[in-house]
Amino acid sequence: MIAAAPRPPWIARGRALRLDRPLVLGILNVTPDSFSDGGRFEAPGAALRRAERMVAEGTDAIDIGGESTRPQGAVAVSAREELDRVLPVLAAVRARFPDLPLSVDTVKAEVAERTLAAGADIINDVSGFRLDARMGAVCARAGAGVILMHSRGTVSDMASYEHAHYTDVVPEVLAELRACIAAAERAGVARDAIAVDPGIGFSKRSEHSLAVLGALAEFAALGFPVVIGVSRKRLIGEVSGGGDVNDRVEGTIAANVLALAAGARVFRVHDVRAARRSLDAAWAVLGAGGAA
Ligand code: HH2
Repeated sequence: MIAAAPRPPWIARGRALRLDRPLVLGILNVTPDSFSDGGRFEAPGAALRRAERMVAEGTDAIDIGGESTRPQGAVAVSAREELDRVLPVLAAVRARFPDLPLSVDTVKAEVAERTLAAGADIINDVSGFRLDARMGAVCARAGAGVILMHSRGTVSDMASYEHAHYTDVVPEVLAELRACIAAAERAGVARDAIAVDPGIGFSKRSEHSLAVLGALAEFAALGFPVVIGVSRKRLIGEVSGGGDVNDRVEGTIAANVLALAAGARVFRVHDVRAARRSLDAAWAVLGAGGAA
């Protein structure tokens, strides 16, 4: 087990998100085509009920996404369409939960700008600021928290194996993430606003994702909070036998708990109750052993 150094909070728009225990980031996809929950929470009423349930189950923050990156046939949408999906849900969730940190999953500066103006705190960019040159400046100006996730390629192919070619995956992903961090800092994003994510399943075959999960301590050593998104992913199905996307909760728990022990602090999940309970239990055990 790898000892985890105490972590200062993650700062998003003046709000300090505590990382002295695992932070659960509940997923709210308002897309017709996301791989596990597509089409279920598109209408603002259904999305709000979903958000209420996640809060009741102990989520610390909610990540709202209006564009899918699903492995097979993700369709890139226009900024207008993404905003039409995200803004009503963001407004409803913000009105219901004025103090809940809200993140928006987008690669587009225009979507970031409009959703930050509407009350979002964090921009979760699965391209790590690669796909829109304005993204860094927009986030810096708003003082947004940012998640820089590793991926290669475009929205349409980043979750496929199109760009999954590595000689040595861990140092290559680390180097590409360092370049994302440098670009964000050059654009004026504060260091304490940045979190990093190795991008499980993005431009990575399962063996690549497993290698990255096995080397998470190296990602934590970058000095930024590490975000992990394994929830219900294909990799989990492959290694734990959950063929159906909605039947991968145990595998997700196992991977999250081990990621926590290796230094990850933020967990992007569909199944909030299971994540909250398992991560809190693991955290208590790690603390008792002096590792947390
Ligand atoms: N995974 C997905 C989307 N956004 N963001 C971060 N930071 N890390 C991740 O691992 C991550 C992410 C893909 O999952 P999901 O949102 O459930 O599906 P879809 O892309 O089909 O909407």
